[in-house]
Amino acid sequence: MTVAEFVVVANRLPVDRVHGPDGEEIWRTSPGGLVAALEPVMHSVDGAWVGWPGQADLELEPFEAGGLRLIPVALSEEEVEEYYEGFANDTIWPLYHDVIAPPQYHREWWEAYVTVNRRFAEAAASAVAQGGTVWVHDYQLQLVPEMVRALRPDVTIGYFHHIPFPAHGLYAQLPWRDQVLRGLLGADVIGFQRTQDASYFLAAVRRRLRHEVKGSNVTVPEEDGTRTVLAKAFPISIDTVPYIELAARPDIQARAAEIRESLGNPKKILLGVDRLDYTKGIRHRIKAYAELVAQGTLNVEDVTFVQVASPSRERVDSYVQLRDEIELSVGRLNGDYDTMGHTAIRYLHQGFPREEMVALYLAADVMLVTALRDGMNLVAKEYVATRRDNRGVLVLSEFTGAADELRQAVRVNPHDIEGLKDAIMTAVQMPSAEQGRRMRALRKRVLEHDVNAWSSSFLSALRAAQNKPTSSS
Ligand code: GDG
Repeated sequence: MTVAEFVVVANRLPVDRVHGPDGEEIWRTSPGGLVAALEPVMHSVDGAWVGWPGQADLELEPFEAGGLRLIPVALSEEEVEEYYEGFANDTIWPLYHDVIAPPQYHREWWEAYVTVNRRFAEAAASAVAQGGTVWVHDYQLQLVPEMVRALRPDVTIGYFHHIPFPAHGLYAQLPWRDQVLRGLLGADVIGFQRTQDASYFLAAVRRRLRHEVKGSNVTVPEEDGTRTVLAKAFPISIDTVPYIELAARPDIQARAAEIRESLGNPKKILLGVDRLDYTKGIRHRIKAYAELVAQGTLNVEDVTFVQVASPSRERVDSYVQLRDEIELSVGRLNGDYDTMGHTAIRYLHQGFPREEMVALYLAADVMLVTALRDGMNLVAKEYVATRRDNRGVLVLSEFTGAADELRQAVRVNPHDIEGLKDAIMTAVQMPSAEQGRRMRALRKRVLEHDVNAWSSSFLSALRAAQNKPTSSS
């Protein structure tokens, strides 16, 4: 196998296996932001992507799709359950999102996590050229940096953490807390979404491993000297171009008008778009809205709330339970307040093509992002990018990474239902001139700090790390 200068390692390959026009199986590139951000880099420096193809027990040779070199890592059905649904999504995910749901600690899940992380690390180590670069992504692969370094001390290693990193009081629950810190510290540069995440990580490193921490730098003792690791915030963003282009298309604008029409032409449309996940605060949002409708402050003839909750992690218990709770409250609200021509909440447990998402963003007067904890939240940035007329209001939880940057949004603490109701009313009643002032500032921020700015700044920190000599004692 030929080796690559630049290797991305992520849980999933950036492709989906779908059926072609004649029923044959083909690979379709998923239009995610990460692929868009890394595609130019991958093409310019001869890159490869290591990841799981998304189906259990699928053993595949490396292949090319959409001009990308892909290196599949196979997972058995049991590994999908223990490493992915178990340790990644039912231990780390809830723990790192402030235990909104109780994390499950199981020793077999941890063992599967170690085994699978090793498999990803071995695949990356054999794919990367001498002196090349490996960029590892996210919480499923926190041990990979240390494992790659052990196998390939010649390469530069970056790691980006897409979700929050918890405060030490919570992190300390993790039975394997020291191993995970050591795993991450195998990287030369560790990127987080927020300054707060980086500080929590650095505090955990200081308290648990007793390494010296100065500013954003950790001094890691090695057998033959020391190594410096940079840990700081590199807030991720979106590829703004497709959102701006789609929002300018007449057919998408016509579709937005059609959506309004089919909802009975309400005066205001409120919108929520999330994976169906307990971190996103969907229940809190529905509760606040339902109270406004019940008390007569909002009337369903005037206002409709559209909630897209795309299916996610459907085999994990806490997600099954969340879906039941949400669907019960949606059913109750609609049963009590719908009229023949108008609905209180149009709930869609479905995924949609990006064109339809943009039409929804254009149709929405108010975007509700009420996450209880969220690494960044790209939906907030997508909404802003599509608002070419500088109208529309973003209601944004202060517990999202996006809140650090999107200062002109209407900020909320989603746990405070009265505060959330006030924020919804502020947004619904906001005069057009104020919408314009706020949205112009929000768009400036998102358009200037897009995903290319994010990847360039991370990669230049990584290049700087590459040039720094390690000190020996
Ligand atoms: C993790 C972190 C961080 C959703 N439903 C549909 C659809 N989506 C798209 C959205 C958006 C993406 O999925 C979701 O991104 P978020 O950032 O909102 O949230 P997570 O999935 O939890 O992502 C998060 C992110 O990683 C990046 O670092 O911001 O904090 O949790 O792009 O538009 N897209 C389409 N149909 C849907 O039904 N086409």
